Amino acid sequence: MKIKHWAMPVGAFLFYGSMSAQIVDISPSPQKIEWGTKAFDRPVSFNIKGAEAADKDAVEALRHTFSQGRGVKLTIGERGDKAVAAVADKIPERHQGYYLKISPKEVIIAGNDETGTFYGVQTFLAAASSPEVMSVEIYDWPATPGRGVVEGFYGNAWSYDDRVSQFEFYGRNKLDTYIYGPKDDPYHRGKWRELYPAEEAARMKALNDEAKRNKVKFVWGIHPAGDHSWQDDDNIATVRKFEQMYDLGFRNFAIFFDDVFGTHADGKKHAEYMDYIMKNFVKKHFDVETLLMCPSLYNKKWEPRFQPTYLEDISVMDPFIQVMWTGNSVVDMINVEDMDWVNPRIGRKAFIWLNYPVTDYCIDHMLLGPFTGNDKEVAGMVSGFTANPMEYAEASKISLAGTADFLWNPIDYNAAEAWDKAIVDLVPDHAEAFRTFCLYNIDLGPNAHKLRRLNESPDLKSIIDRYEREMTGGYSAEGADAIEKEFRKIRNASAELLEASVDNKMLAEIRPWLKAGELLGRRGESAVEMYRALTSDDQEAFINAFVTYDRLTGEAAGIASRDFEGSIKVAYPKVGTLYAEPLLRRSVAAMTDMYKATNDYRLDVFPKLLLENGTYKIKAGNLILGNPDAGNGTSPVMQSMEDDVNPDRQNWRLVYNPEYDGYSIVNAKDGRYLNDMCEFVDGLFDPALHTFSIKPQDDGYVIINRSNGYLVYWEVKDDKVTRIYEPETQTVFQLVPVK
Ligand code: 14T
Repeated sequence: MKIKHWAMPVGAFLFYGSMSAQIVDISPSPQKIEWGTKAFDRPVSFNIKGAEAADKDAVEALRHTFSQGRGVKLTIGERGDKAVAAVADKIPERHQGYYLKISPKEVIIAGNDETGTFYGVQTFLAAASSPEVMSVEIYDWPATPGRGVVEGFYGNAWSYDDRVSQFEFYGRNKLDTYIYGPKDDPYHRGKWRELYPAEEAARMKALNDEAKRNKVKFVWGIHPAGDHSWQDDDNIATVRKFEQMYDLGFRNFAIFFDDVFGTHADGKKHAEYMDYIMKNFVKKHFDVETLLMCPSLYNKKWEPRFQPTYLEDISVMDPFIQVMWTGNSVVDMINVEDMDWVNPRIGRKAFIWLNYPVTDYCIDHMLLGPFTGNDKEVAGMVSGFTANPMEYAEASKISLAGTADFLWNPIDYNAAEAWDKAIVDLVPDHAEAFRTFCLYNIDLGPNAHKLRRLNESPDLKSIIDRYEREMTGGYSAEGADAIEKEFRKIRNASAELLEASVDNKMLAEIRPWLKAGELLGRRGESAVEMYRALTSDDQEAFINAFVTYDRLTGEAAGIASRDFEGSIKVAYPKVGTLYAEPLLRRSVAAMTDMYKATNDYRLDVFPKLLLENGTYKIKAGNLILGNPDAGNGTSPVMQSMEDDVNPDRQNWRLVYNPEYDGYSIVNAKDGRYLNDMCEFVDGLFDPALHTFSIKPQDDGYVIINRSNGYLVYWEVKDDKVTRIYEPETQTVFQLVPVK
């Protein structure tokens, strides 16, 4: 029998029937679990047997909570130990498996191996966390071989304390792998050849020891691919660095070749290099446990970009070497077909690098939604499965708790339940508020990798769906109340969490988003006030509400997250971007238009568009942007002559879109839109991707786009406009209105 009650905190209890039985949630969900009736009141100590022979980390974890004493007997050990010989045939014969029994007269924790015993203790600690401990019998083991995290993002690397806290969390959630590969850590990538200085080395060693205590395999990764010479000296430099890590106690290693191209991305060279490392490092030691490689071609979509033989070239590597894979594209959930495609090509089971909840390509967003979208059958088709998280270490745990549960027991995995559990487990004192806040931080917004999550703020969405149409048509008092209630909810939740963030590490980390959440709520309330005032023709109230809305919007726009020193510079926290934010922009624009059409009281408070909607010529010096092959051609060209015959080919309609706070640029001749690369939009027009912010300069305007999550600028090069990533050489355009 398996009873779950999700609205209750982990460690809290459920009363059912007349029994005051207390069944607790155990996460990840055990494979087989049978609850009985009450065993005993939670004691402070147990009469512990077998501790001398049992795994010492398991015993230590147990002793951290319960001391040695009289009372209930607790036997601990792993297969082969005398203490647990009597239950040997009950221990699942599975890697990291364990058998746990709690009865009124005794507790038995019996691992199939050391890690199994440790995991048995973790389950026991959860089961024994309520005042009354229930009888239970559990047979448990993981469905996926290597489960964990790859710290592989661009941006601020995690701190020492972040990582220590992660390892404790991994131990508790039965994640056994941590791969070290922060792109902006100099000793990983930039200065990969350099040995860690003594102080840094000591910290790395301490981290590895901390990982071991939690039964986490710390895989130390190096990223030499950007400038490896493929000569002996660089091979030797790699081994020298690995030897340093080996001496510090590391036994698991990785080499990354991702995000390099051309001669750096040569599969044959990579395979030779890996085999060199096998021969000159791995085989020189008898106890190196892991050698992982992340290929340059790490997802199916990129196949055409590389030598056609890349995967074949690396498939000949020593079978000991594990190969990483992100799926069908860079950011993709993993399906059975993905594994069927890659495994035969690399001649082994791929090791998954899941790019979720990483946000280095959509850094304005906080990803706090449920962990979903991977096929449950994948567990048996991989050699490991690690998730690349956000640089916000604590906040990443919401998603990672789901990852852990999914990978341990995909058959019983329920994303919504796992998510609820994680929220309660991680923010027990403010679970309700945090849940509300999480609901507004799920979607990624339009992004280069096209992953979206459309399950954001479901309550607000259903209200919008229900009322918005009637509200623009006429007044709906219920609609206004319902929307106001939702905005008040996110405002109050954010405010509560902001206050709690003073002494809560996770909440402190996401403080800029909490501020954005609070402002979103307050802006929503002001928008509803505007709506009521407009309907009751109260001009003064309308103006006051608008001024408040406008000030709060300005405040929200000024929020920036902690500074980045790495390759990603700054984040402007965004909350509720899927439904709440567009609703506000849309409705406030519509309401101010309605107000302006019928009132003349204090029109001065409305900000003027810097550039009025209209038709313009777009010029740079004596060149003029034209569309000579109207209807054909992929992009406009800079022309030196005015087109007198077909002037519309050089005329562009600029239309401001309040929802996305940007202008679309449309050719007057054929009605085609421009995209971030100054090409005509091919396929669906996406206002978020294909609108521009046009900023005035002394001598004209610059045209900026945020389509890839990064700011991109336009520069005239020869007769084309190209997209650049640094503003220095961007072109200042003259926008000349066409009468
Ligand atoms: F190694 C890979 F599996 C991988 O995913 N590499 C990077 C990773 O470090 C990064 O966190 C992730 C998400 O942005 O994507 C990879 O980096 C990219 C991918 C791109 F398509 C960097 C630039 C890209 F254009």
